[in-house]
Amino acid sequence: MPDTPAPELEALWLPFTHNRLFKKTPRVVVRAEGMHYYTAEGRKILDGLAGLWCSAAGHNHPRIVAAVKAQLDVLDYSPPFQTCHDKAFELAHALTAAAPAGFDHVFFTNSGSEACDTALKIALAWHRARGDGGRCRLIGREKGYHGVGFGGISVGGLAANRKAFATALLPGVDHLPHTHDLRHMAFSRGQPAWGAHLADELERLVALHDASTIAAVIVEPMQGSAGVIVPPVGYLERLREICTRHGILLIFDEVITGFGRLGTLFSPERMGVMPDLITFAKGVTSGVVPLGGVLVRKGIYDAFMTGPEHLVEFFHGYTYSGHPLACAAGLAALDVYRDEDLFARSRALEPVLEEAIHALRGEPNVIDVRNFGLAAAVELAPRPDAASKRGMEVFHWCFDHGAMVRYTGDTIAIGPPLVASPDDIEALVGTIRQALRHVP
Ligand code: PXG
Repeated sequence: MPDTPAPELEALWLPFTHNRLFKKTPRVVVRAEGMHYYTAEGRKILDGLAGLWCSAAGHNHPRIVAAVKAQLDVLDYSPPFQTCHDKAFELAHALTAAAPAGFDHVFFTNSGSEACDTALKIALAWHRARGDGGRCRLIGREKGYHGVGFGGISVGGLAANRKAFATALLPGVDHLPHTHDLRHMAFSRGQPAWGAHLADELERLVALHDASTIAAVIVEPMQGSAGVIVPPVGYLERLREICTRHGILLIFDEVITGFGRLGTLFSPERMGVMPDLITFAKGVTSGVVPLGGVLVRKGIYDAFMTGPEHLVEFFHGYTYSGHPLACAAGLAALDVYRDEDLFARSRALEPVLEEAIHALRGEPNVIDVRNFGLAAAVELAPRPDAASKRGMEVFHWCFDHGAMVRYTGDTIAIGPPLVASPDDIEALVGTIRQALRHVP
């Protein structure tokens, strides 16, 4: 094991990574196909996280790859401001047709972070467009992850992502409490029975700030980055009810939960709670080309369409909003999800994953196991002297033994591609089991 970094690795500053340690023992992937990565040394690694929650159709899906290659032969790029290209219209139409009823317009971005900042800006500008510009406060949630833009980290609730930038966070932001409490919900299968009352904290924030100052509430229907924190039964329903009562927009950040992770395109189809805006990214192209966006419910777009027709209605957008390659990938991914019935497959795999992961209860250091949709987490007791080291070592052990998982602190998370087989899931969980037995 080399203890000095490989020189060719040095130039890269890796995101969300312990760079110095990583460069001493780099894990370099050079190829992927279906459920597997292949390392530079030719080792085969089972993908337990669908890339980073994005490669829902499996890696290098031939139809998505072919669509991107074909697009490249026709149109590489065209500006999204004041002109447009055919694939952007087609994808917008396909997404709004597939989305829950009433989501009739979509704004494209390149990432989940941009989607979240865009959604927050739409919410603020929408109230203003309707003559209610005093509504400029944004409410997020503890443990929430909404990307890394200044808007996203401001409403986000992961302390590590905020603390270095504390003085630069947006003003006028408050947070709901998170819903993760192992005293009441350890080893829950699916949605925990306890915790709906925590949504009532929104009433307290409304009483504190007054509804007339609050523009929007943003939450992930299921918190992903914080380690698969599943919404308590009735919790999202209460948030919706309180937002409606006070004229507050509700944004669901579905960057992880969208595109089949919960067995449906978006969470409302599964849980019946309808937000006003939906952010998405990741699975929209199955991770093949970066793309994100915001779907808005009927009336939101219309409120902007006032004033002289020759004036820009919303001063916002990106050079690569709806890039042709991304839209081609998105159209092909939607076809693959439909033709291979992958959301139904996700639903069929959910009980397989649930059984497998909950069988880890009783393994060393396991203090919680939880699951929802095709996502699950195993929470480990932190070492008294070194929080998150046990999680990191389990991650390394799994990688070295042929499986990619995710660790966040001492929580191990998995969310395999929707094309996984029951055997893949058994193999993945089996590797985690061995890791738990080997990592002290
Ligand atoms: N919202 C949510 C809910 C996300 O999960 C983003 C926004 C930002 O997306 P971009 O494309 O800007 O990265 C995400 C991203 C993890 C992990 O630890 C999850 C994400 C990113 C990095 C790590 O599970 N999700």
